[in-house]
Amino acid sequence: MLDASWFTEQVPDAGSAFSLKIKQKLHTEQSPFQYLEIYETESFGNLMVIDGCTMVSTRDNFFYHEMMSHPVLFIHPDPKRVWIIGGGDCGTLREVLKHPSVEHAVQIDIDERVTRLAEIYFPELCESNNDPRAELKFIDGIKWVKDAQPNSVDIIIVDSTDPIGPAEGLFSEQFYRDCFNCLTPNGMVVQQSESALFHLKLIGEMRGAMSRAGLSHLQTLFFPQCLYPSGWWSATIASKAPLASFREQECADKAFSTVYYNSDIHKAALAQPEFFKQAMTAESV
Ligand code: AG3
Repeated sequence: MLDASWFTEQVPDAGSAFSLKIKQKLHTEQSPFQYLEIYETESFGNLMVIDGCTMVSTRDNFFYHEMMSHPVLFIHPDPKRVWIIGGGDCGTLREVLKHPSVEHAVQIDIDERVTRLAEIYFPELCESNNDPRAELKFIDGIKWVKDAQPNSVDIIIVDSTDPIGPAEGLFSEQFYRDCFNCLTPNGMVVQQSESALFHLKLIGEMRGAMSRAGLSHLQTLFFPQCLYPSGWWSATIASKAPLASFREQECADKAFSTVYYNSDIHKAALAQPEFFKQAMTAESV
């Protein structure tokens, strides 16, 4: 039986839950936007929870952060300007800045408290925050993209919470239209797209909205993430132009280290499971 020494995220719709044994509660706070909790766990290091949903653990965040950044950065021919919408824990920013072609990476998270807590409890994720190419903004990412100049960014990484609460608008066709308008001709969006096992309908709707917004070249990639519902997560890349295959040799020769991602993982992650292909064909997306 679970007791008070466990943190559990339940997924009632799926009749499922994931728990971590807790050593101690380190911090809780209601920010102006969401309820933030930090725990020290028995075996996963520190854990950040937002509005009851697991976000980051010390032990397994590398899967998500590497797969949200390196596949799209190696597919783009020459990524120079990158925006991260959300991503306040700075883990995606750290991965993006490993790419030498990147000249400017802007992280735009509405909630400054997420970053301030990450600096304390996940300092390793924040180690590139003082890179001269990095810029941190604490404003509404939806408005930032809406107000941006055309042709001003190569890659937009949407590293958000689930599509409820502050992140809801990040899954809308209007948001993708605004992304389309500020992306360069080779521009791409990559967005965390939940679990293909639990949220297939949402992925289909999201791909449909991206496509209608002109980001019609789509590729969903899959990776393990035991912290998140079903333990199996996805990200969807949406591009204005047909998606080139990735810069495989440069990826194989990359001068930076990763824990999970490499050129074989890249190819494997882009393989489409049978049920997923069928569902997406049925939805025509
Ligand atoms: N963002 C994706 C979180 C989705 C998790 N959902 C859940 N636990 N129900 C994570 C932020 C990492 N930078």
